[in-house]
Amino acid sequence: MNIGIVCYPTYGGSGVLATELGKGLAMKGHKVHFITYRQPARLSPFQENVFYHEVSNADYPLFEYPPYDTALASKLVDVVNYENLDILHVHYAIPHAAVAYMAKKILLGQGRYVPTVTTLHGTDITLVGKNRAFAPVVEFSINKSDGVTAVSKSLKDQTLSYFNIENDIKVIYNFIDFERFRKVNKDHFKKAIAPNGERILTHTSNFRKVKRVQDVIQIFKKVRDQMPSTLLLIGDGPERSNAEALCRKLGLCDEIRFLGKQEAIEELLAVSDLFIMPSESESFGLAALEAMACEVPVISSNAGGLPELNLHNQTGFISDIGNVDEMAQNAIQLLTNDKQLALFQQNALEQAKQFDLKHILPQYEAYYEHILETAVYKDV
Ligand code: GMT
Repeated sequence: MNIGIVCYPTYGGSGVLATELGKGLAMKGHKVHFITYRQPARLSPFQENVFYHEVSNADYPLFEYPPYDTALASKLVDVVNYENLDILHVHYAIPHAAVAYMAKKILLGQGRYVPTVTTLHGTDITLVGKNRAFAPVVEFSINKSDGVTAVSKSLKDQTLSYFNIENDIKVIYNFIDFERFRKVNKDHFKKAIAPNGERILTHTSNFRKVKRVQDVIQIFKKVRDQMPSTLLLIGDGPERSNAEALCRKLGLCDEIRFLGKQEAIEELLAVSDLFIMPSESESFGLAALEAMACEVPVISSNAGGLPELNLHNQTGFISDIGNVDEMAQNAIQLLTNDKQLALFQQNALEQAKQFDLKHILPQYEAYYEHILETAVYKDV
């Protein structure tokens, strides 16, 4: 197949997933065209069957807000025609699903039908999407997509409850590439981070409010009061300075390391004992899956799709959002019981295997085939 992928090129979960999907499809011989405003973060400059089309926006004094949607729609029309794409797969509803609809309409006027698939990732529904400023367009463009997927059952249910959806929504979970994310021996590295055998707790996110990074620090404080430990905070974003201020207030600056955005996350996970994800909202929790693939148990909230991934009392523990006391208690229990920790590590790996790229990628391929067979005559 000749597939167009539209995504955000940043480190956010939707962009990461879209990029890994495209790379996986290209490895299987499909031609994959990424169409976005910057080379996606996880896309290397050259890979067979992968093409990158940059959307350049018009810079004109009249535009206080440069019209990215218009530039993207025009680019999609151009790439579909010139590269003869079979299908367009857009990730994150806003604005990509609406733009794909516009491109589809323009192409139809030119006598060309290209089916569109929209993947809902999370905040495009749970936070931004249901906001009145966007809701009518989100609902309309989901209904006008030829195919719609959501990354968890929870996200599907939330979408159906917030909007009036006429389309079927297929759940296709996030996935993990075990070629990259697996437990590797990094003892020398662990010694450098935790020279006295401290326990290593890790959190990865984009430091948005929804991730509740302050809860991570509060949990860590309680763990640290009970045992020597170190917290690795990976990523960057709007809440970072508040998080740093809290570390100073709690006198934990020497024990908490802000590592910023990191490429080799798997190496940091390889030395981690526990992963913390106390999110307010989380459609799936790709970062937790990455940890589990590296045999790291997860202490998480019960937000969104997290219970579909993190199995309570098996791969980690789940608590109500904001219940830092219980999360800390669970962390301490696990970190002081080597036998239970080893069992949870094994369970985390087994559960992660359910989301192996090798199982999930064929689900996308089969879905594209299905859409190509059924969507051609659908009225737009
Ligand atoms: O986590 C974020 O805020 C980034 C966000 C995105 O859309 O870029 O991630 C979402 O998509 C990921 C991939 O499908 C999911 O694993 C994350 O759970 C989801 N984040 C939220 O729902 C907050």
